[in-house]
Amino acid sequence: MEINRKVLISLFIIGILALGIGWGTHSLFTDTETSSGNTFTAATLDLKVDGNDDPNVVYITLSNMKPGDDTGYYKWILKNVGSIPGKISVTFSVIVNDENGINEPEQAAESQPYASSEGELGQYLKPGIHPDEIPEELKQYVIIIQRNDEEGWWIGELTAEVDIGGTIGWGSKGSSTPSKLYSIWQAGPPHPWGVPGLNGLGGKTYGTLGYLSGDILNPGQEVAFFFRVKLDSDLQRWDGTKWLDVDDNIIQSDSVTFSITFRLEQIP
Ligand SMILES: [Ca+2]
Ligand SMILES: [Ca+2]
Ligand SMILES: [Ca+2]
Ligand SMILES: [Ca+2]
Repeated sequence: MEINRKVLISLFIIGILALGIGWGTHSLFTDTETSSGNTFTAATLDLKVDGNDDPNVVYITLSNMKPGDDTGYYKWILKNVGSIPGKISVTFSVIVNDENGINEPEQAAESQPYASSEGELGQYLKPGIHPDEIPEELKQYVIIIQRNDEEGWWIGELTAEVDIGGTIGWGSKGSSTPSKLYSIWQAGPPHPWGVPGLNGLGGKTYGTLGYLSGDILNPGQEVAFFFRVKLDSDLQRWDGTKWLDVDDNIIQSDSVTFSITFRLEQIP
């Protein structure tokens, strides 16, 4: 008797629940459409350097250089092969100088007060050119946008495909010279306002100097980065006001090693 009562109560409850569910089902209009074939794909941010995916880092060792040598332009084509725009930049690693031994002609130069213990090539490799040293016939193609004589640099625009000397810069894929360039002309031991020569680029990051608006590289877009250093035919150092002679033997057997990292960054 007790069991039957419980069963009846249970059935009653189930009945009410069923009724409730039934009401719910029948009292609301429902309409379901199935949208199929939807895919959500994450955007891609992918930089290729000279057509290669990896690494976006290039390593350079300069050795066996002599006064008057010029590396010519190094040129890398950077392409955004992703699906969203990115901000492009280039970073120089620390510049590692190596003495590579001191031979007999170098010995006397190394006793000069301006010698350093780690090799001097990076101090005298000039990534740029002084505005006054731009060849006269080419000056008409150069627009100087910014210039700082104390720190020894200028930023300029080239209106024609002309080679004015050592630079770091940006330009079009097909051009052999940059259109926008940053030029540092100082050479020698560190100054109160910074480190001259190639050493001065160590650890620095550069955008496109205004060549690309906001440094933005759009999907499918390509840009060329240029870099070049040279050794003057007569090594000199800058003491802040004037050039002083340097014994050219000071860079004998010296080498310099560094890397350049290209980076494409998502725009927030
Ligand atoms: Ca040496
Ligand atoms: Ca030395
Ligand atoms: Ca040396
Ligand atoms: Ca000299």
